[in-house]
Amino acid sequence: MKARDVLRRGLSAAAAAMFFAPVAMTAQPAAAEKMVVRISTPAVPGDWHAEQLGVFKEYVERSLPGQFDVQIFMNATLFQQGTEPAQMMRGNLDMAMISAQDIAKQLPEYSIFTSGYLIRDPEHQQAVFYGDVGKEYFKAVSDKMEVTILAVAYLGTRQLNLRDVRDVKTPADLKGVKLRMPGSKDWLFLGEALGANPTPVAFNEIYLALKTGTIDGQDNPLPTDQKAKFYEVSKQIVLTNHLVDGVFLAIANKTWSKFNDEQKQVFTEASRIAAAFNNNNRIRDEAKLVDFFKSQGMTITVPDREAFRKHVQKMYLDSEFSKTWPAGILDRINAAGK
Ligand code: KDO
Repeated sequence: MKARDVLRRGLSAAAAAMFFAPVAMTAQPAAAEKMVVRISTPAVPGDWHAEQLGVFKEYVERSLPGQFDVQIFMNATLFQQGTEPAQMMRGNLDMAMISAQDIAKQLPEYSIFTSGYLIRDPEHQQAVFYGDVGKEYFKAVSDKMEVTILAVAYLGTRQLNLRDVRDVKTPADLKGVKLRMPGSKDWLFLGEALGANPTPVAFNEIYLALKTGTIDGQDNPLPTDQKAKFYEVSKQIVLTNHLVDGVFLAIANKTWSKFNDEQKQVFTEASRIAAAFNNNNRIRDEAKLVDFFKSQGMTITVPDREAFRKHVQKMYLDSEFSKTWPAGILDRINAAGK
């Protein structure tokens, strides 16, 4: 009998009260409790690294039936961008996609992974982070930040996106341009290295900042520019290719240490499968999105990339950042995958 039938038949108040009684009163055996795993991200629904979390959830819940309830919070509705590592350390959050810039805050010697024109392409990214350098890096992250990295996902190659059309050939042409960057010193330095005037704004506030003109531009990979609809409030994309970016799918050691071996294996597999889903879709989209942006009336230009590369690399090598990089790491990164 459905609840509405009970009401329609006009049962007595006492009978209705029994019908609607909480389950506990009927003394049914309690189902085994699922472990809730909460994931927080600033990513917008539809962007591939957000969608990969759905793939991850499905794989985990299907492989370990009844054991986990994976809950995904997008658009920074659970925690603000950049605060996820601290929340994981405090035991408030189970998983997140952390960036090299988040890690550099705690491990400045690894700020090398925040520098522009370092990683060459998605294959090089895989070779670096799934090779020896990555192993050392992930171990240091686990020791110091108490999070375990399960997979690296290609976020895309970052490009400049300007509110108004501008002739940009070299870094000098970005002088005075208020370029939005995420709010940390490593990100802001990248903006400076590009020749712009970096200004910190959280990801989820970019659309409005572009619309109202509080910033002149921002940088993100093309699939993100599309899915976050930045093309509606900006006029130009300058294809600088300045950062082959990635995010690390990570789990708090507090949560990880509660898992048995089978659960650990499934979570690792799920992360790798999810990242592969992201990578395939993102790489395919990057190859075709220039046409999409043109069809939206945007101006797409190619600057003197060599001038950008030289300028950015020199800025990093001459900076305070490079002084703390582990000896020989730059050569090892360059040699990876060759
Ligand atoms: C951004 O804020 O520009 C950025 O692209 C930085 C990345 O590290 C990552 O946090 C990403 O935003 C979000 O996942 C939103 O796509």
